[in-house]
Amino acid sequence: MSAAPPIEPLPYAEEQAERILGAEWRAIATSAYRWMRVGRALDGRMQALQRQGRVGFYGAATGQEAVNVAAGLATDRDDWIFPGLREQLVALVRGHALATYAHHLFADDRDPSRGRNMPCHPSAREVHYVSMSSVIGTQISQAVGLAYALRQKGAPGVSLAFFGDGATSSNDFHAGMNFAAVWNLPVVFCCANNQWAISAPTERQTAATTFAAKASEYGIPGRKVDGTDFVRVYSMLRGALDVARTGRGPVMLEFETYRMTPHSSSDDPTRYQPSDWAMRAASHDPVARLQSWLTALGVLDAETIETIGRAADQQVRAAVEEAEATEPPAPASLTEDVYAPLGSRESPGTG
Ligand SMILES: Cc1ncc(C[n+]2csc(CCOP(=O)(O)OP(=O)(O)O)c2C)c(N)n1
Repeated sequence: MSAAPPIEPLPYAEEQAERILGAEWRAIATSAYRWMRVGRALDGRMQALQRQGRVGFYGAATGQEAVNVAAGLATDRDDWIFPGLREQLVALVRGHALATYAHHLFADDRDPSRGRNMPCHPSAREVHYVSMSSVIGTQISQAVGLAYALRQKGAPGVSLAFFGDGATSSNDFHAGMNFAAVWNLPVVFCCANNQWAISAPTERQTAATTFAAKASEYGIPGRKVDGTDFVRVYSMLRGALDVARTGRGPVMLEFETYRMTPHSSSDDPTRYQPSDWAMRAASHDPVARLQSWLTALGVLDAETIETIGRAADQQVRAAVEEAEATEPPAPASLTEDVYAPLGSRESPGTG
C-alpha cells in the first residue's frame, strides 16, 4: 500500500480564524468537521451498498465536503438550493433528516418521491432544496427564475445554483448568467470545479484561465476559491450571500476541488485518469485539512476525532437500518400524485 500523501494544513492562526469566522469560530469549524465526517461516512457506506446491490445508484461528493458543509452552514432558511450532482450534504446540514435521505436512496415507501426519482436525486421542500435534475445545467436557469420570482413577490432569500465545471459549457449556464446579471437578481452561482466532467478534464472543458473568469463578461463578479479550505469557502460564501441579499446582484464563485471517487457508481476512472490522480487528490482532502488544522490549534484531539468519526458512522448505520426495514412502495401507489382528481384544478405532486 502506498504511503499517505502529505496534507497541507489550513493556513490560519487563531486571530485570523476569529477575524474571518467571528467569535464563534471554534463552534462553526467543529460543527463543519462533524458534518464533513457524516458526509464522508455516508459516501463510504453507500458506495459499498451499491456494489452489494442494495441501492441502485450512488454519486459521491468525496473531496467536495468543505463546499457543501459551508453552504449548509452559511445560508439562511429563506435561501434556496438548486443542486448540481453532489450537494446532498447541503440539504442535510440545512435540516433534512438523514433517515429521510436514506429512505430516498433505498426508494422505499417513506421516500418522499416514493421510488419515482433516481436514487441520489433527493428533494427536500422543508429546507428549500429543489430536486436535482440529471440533465446537466438546467438547474442554473431554474435558480435564476426562482430569484426573479422572489424579487417579483418581494420575498426574502437568495437562490444558490450549484453546478460542476462541465455544466459551464451548457446553454443554461450562459442564459442563467446573462439573465441574472441583466435583472440584477439575488443569485450566487457556485461552480464546484472538481476538475473532471466524467472523463473530460478541465483543459478540454474551457480555454478560459479560470471558470470564474467567465463571470466578468456577463457583468458579474467572479472569484476562484480553494474549495478544500473550509474557512475560505465559508467566508467567501457569506460575502457573496450578503451581496445578493442586499440587492447588489449576482456573484459567481468557483471552488477548486479534487474529485476523490469515481464520477458515480457507473464509472471506472482508471480508464481515463492519470495513475497518480488518486494520490494528488488525497493530498487536498478537505476533511483531513480541517482536522489537522483544528488539531494543531488544540480545538480537537485524537479522542474527540475518534468519537466524532464513530458518531458519524453510527448515524449512517441507523439511517440505513431504518430504510432497509421499510417496505417498498405499494404497486398501487404508482398512479398516486400523478393525476389530479377529476374536476379538480389542483395540481398533482403536493408531497
Ligand atoms: C445535458 C446532458 N449532457 C450530458 C449528460 C451526461 N453527463 C452526466 S454527468 C456529466 C458530467 C458533469 O460534469 P460536471 O458538470 O463537471 O459535474 P461533476 O460530475 O464533475 O460534479 C455528463 C456529461 C447529462 N446528464 N446531461
